[in-house]
Amino acid sequence: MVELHIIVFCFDRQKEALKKKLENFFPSHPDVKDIKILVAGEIAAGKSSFINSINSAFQGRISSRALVNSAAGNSHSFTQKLKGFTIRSGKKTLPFVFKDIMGLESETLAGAQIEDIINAVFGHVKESYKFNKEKVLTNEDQHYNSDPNLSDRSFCLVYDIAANIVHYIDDQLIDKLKDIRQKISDMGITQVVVMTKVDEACPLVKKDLRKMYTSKKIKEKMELCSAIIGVPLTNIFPVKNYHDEIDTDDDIDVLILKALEQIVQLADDRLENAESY
Ligand SMILES: Nc1nc2c(ncn2[C@@H]2O[C@H](COP(=O)(O)OP(=O)(O)O)[C@@H](O)[C@H]2O)c(=O)[nH]1
Ligand SMILES: [Mg+2]
Repeated sequence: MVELHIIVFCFDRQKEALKKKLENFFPSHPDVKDIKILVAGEIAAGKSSFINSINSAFQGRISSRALVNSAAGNSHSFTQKLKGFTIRSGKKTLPFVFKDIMGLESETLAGAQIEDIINAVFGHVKESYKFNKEKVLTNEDQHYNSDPNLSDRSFCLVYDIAANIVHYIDDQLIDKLKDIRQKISDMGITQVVVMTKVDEACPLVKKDLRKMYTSKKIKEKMELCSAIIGVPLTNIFPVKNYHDEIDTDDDIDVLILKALEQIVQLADDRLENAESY
């Protein structure tokens, strides 16, 4: 009993330490007020839920500002416009903004969409632009920002993949993801993978989220992700998003905050060196 109390206490302490660190974060560049992070991924990968889960972890209650697509078998992405979400802790707005982009559907993901994602990373796509799958945004369009400043640019691309579908990602999508990674890494921008829905991929983890790091199934999925997308294992973050919970939970929060801490750090490292690109 005593031991259990100690473990719970440590986990709680870890969460508070992570929260504090993130609450005190400040972008390392004086011209940048908040750091932008672009979130991409297939429909229903859990992009909106991830953004909401971050907010929930800070608020201590379930937050649902980014609309979650709950209809089963949905074929259309709910988020079709590029939309920025700030994260709040209490009354304080934290200096990072998550940009939720519409789903990448492997069968229809065409050159135009790849270009749009890359344009969005580099800050050329204005807020609220409604993506058109048929046509890439060009500099003639009023939604195209031809002269983005550092604040408009994203310094980390988060790609969400659901752990339970990692094995089914087709070659077409893999090629396109590699293409995106290549283009952004030429500009020094890191791509990370947030592997969502770990609860759906491993029954042990579903029961106890702390089994995450000893679960063979999760390790296998992370290794596969790393191999097919070419993102190092250290840049793959397994999480369980809030999806049907009524209250927040320390175990869920710690994983979400750990992923966020790494993402923010990677983005800020790039921002620091941004002028050399
Ligand atoms: N079991 C489980 N379901 C999740 C998780 N994350 C998201 N979901 C569910 O997956 C569906 C799609 O999520 P959504 O955030 O709308 O995906 P998006 O299209 O990528 O923005 C919703 O029904 C969510 O409740 C997770 O970590 N575990
Ligand atoms: Mg969404």
